[in-house]
Amino acid sequence: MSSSPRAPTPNPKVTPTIPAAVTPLGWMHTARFLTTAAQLHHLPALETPEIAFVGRSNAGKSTCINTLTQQKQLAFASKKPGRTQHINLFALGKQGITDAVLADLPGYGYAAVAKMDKLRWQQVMANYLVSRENLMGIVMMCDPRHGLTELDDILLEVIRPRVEQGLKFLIILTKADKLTRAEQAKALSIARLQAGGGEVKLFSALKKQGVDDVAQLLWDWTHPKDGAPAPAQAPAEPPEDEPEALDE
Ligand SMILES: Nc1nc2c(ncn2[C@@H]2O[C@H](COP(=O)(O)OP(=O)(O)OP(=O)(O)O)[C@@H](O)[C@H]2O)c(=O)[nH]1
Ligand SMILES: [Mg+2]
Repeated sequence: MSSSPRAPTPNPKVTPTIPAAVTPLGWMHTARFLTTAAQLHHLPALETPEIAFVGRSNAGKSTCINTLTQQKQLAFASKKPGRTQHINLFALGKQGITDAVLADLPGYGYAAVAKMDKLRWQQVMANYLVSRENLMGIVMMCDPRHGLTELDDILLEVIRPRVEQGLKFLIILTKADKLTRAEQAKALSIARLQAGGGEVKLFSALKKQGVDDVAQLLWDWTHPKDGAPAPAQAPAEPPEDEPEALDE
């Protein structure tokens, strides 16, 4: 079943204000749907810093966004892999003024998606990650029971040039409730090695584990302490060849 796109909201400043406390979690709760796009060129060009949630299908991206924002159905989540089929943007910010945008991306690696759809999506995603001008951070969601897979590694390669230029990067180990404490500690240390010094956090939507930590980090990314607005990162040069297919 495909996700039904919702009508774009052209001006985020006219969305109703949701009262919020002055905390990263309160800020998260201000999330509201902004727009949805099946193709990159349908996304509005924004100057607001944008953070993309990427990862294998069924890893828990949409659920994580719903948990962080405390809104049950902001992003489409489902037991059935391949639920998210568009790039969905959510605006964050108090008094209805958008100061950050979250992007929920379709997952990769779901075998039951038709080959042509897979290739089209991989292209859209690679182009998004390489060329989205206001993209300032990437959250990679990974189910620690599977670890970082070959597809995750390919994606890491695609974004490496931008990470080297300062793009923020976090690996979230999802569904931590399915692991014992010892397994969690082991998964964390393995992922830290694979992340090459990047941030890694355990997360459970079920147990609300890691919610404060992740909210704080995303707040820090988009609200630098020196008061300067978070720089929207310069996009990397577009790849000369077609990006390598994220396929199994
Ligand atoms: N136990 C547990 N289940 C979770 C957790 N997070 C997500 N899930 C479940 O995992 C399934 C997939 O979640 P989604 O959030 O739809 O995954 P997604 O990464 O957005 O998937 P795609 O849209 O297909 O890319 C759903 O059945 C969720 O309920 C978690 O922290 N713990
Ligand atoms: Mg999803």
